[in-house]
Amino acid sequence: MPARAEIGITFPKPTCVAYAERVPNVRLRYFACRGRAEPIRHFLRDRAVVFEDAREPIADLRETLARLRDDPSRAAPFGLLPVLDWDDLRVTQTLPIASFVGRELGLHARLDSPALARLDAVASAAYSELTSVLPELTWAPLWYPEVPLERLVKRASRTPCGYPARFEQVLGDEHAWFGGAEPHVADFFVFEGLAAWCDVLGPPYAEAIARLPKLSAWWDRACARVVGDATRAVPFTASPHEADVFGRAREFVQAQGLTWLP
Ligand SMILES: N[C@@H](CCC(=O)N[C@@H](CS)C(=O)NCC(=O)O)C(=O)O
Repeated sequence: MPARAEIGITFPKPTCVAYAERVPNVRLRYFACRGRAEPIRHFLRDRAVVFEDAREPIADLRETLARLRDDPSRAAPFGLLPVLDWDDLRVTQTLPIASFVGRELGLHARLDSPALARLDAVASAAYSELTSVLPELTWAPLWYPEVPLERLVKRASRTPCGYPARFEQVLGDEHAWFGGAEPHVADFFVFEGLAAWCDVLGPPYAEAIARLPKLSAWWDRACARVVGDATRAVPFTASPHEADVFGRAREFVQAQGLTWLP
């Protein structure tokens, strides 16, 4: 058999060096609900990061909480979830985990300090004012059995009701993500916050989003982009009362309208 050169085959010189980037070992631990971790899950999936989506069962929350207490390594050092293990590093607290993941995936390198501060503020607003208030409602039958649920709905939803219009103001244009040309983790915090309140308050809240040109275009793109629990009827919180509370809230809003929606 002739040698390669003899039959006229030439091999081009390599123009670049191919190398494999080391893939980090990533585990995100949270409860088996959307809650605080879901925006981070969306973001990791969106960036095609392979990660262990460790979910603590919520069917018997007492037992799960006891296990977290008995085995501090699951939620150390603060005993709260979510926690992220990124190789040997443990990162805790939702918003710091979100920032860390953004940095590790190189998104921050493209943004200057003012842009990052603006994005941190968007994520924090959605997380603190929309997502983090949900347990006040879903656990209300246990925590405030004496308070009429309608009163709690009215009180807890005032701030979330103001947010579609506020997010509209900080979005660049109808083609933009909060992160600019591509979604940043802040986009997924806004998505989860608004999705939850659409579930709590029903059509009037969704219609408020639809009336805002930039936010509604963003919403349609975000709905198409998000995969996972948003399409699988996973609850937002660990409360067994969630479905009942949301149903009653929607009935109340349907009967009286969202009169406090700007
Ligand atoms: N400030 C924390 C709050 C985390 C938190 O409260 N997690 C709850 C679940 S949503 C938890 O782990 N609770 C367990 C417990 O209270 O023992 C964050 O933003 O991540």
